[in-house]
Amino acid sequence: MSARLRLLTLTSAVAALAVLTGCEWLTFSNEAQTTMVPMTDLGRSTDSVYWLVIYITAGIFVVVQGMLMYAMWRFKETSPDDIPEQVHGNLQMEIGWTLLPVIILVVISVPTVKGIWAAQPDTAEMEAAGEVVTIKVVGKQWWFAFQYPDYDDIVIGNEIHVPAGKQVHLELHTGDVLHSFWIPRLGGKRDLIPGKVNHIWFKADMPPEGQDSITLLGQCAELCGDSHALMRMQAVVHTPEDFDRWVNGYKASAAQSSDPLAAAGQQTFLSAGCIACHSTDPTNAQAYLAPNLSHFGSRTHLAADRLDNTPENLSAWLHNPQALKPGATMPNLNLNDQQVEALVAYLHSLK
Ligand code: HEC
Ligand SMILES: [Cu+2]
Repeated sequence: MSARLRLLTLTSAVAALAVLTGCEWLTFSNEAQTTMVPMTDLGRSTDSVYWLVIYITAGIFVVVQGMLMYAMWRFKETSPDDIPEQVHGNLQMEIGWTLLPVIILVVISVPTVKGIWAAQPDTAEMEAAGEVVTIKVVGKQWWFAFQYPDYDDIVIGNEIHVPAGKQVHLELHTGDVLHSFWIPRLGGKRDLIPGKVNHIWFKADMPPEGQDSITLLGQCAELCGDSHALMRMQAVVHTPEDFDRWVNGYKASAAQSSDPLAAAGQQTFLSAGCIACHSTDPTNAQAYLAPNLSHFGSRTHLAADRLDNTPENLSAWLHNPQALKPGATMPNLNLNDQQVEALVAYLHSLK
């Protein structure tokens, strides 16, 4: 490759990357997993430190590059014997380049430390007054469970629902190995550590004008085994009224379907052993063995956001979970087509 061609390739690659990353941010896609469009007080406090550091470093870049260019032009070598002025041990310069970084770091440390304190508010009083929505998060290989102690202990898999404008407190647990909970637009990536409880506090902004809720994406951010990359989740931020509506709808068990195929599926669900791990009671966490399926028919995704929750995908999952998610801890129960068809009808009737 000629030097010119190489340069052209490199510049177009950089330009393409800039356009691609820039576009996702600019289109402000709800689904973008970006920290650049924060939707909580926590997200904004981190974001403001981020931008402060970007502005300072951009300024340093411009000044240093400018001085370098100027020096290269102004002090161009004229004869091979030229030796530049020697400044070794210059006290003023030594003090200057020690003090300047100290000042910059102090400037950055002020909002950083403030942000760290703000991220761990003392909510004991609010909690006592019932003003905090606590949600227990449990990471498992390779899915998430969310339980709501303030709301009859309802539990849901892979889809966390939070009210906007209220103090939310996430209690982070793991059921097996180290995971990391991260919904970029809600702010704060935090590890789920065996034997320790971690916390995240935030207050989410209202969904966009005219919407009752907004759905964000998140995922496990700590390599946790075979299907780590397929351990994703959705977060739904509701207006307070819509959150209450969701809670009340979820608390009630799904209505019995009159479809005979769904009824057959319910029998299969009991006889094929599904019930040993999965519960269809919205308040039964069943020791977090498997995602709660009480309203599975209303869920848009399947197996920790691995697939859309369509009949075809669900059928493929029930036939062979490991084919879709390497190492999936749900066993392949060698179900026949009839059993799977009935199960799909049953599970999708649970709305
Ligand atoms: C040994 C425990 C176990 C048994 C038995 C079991 N599952 Fe699962 N199931 C799991 C686990 C664990 C997951 C989560 C897997 C993942 O996403 O990595 C899961 C996921 C699912 C999901 C997707 C849930 C979601 O939130 O997206 C469905 C649907 C499902 N199982 C249905 C069934 C049915 C129907 C049966 C019976 C034929 C069954 N399971 C038997 C453990 C089990
Ligand atoms: Cu994980």
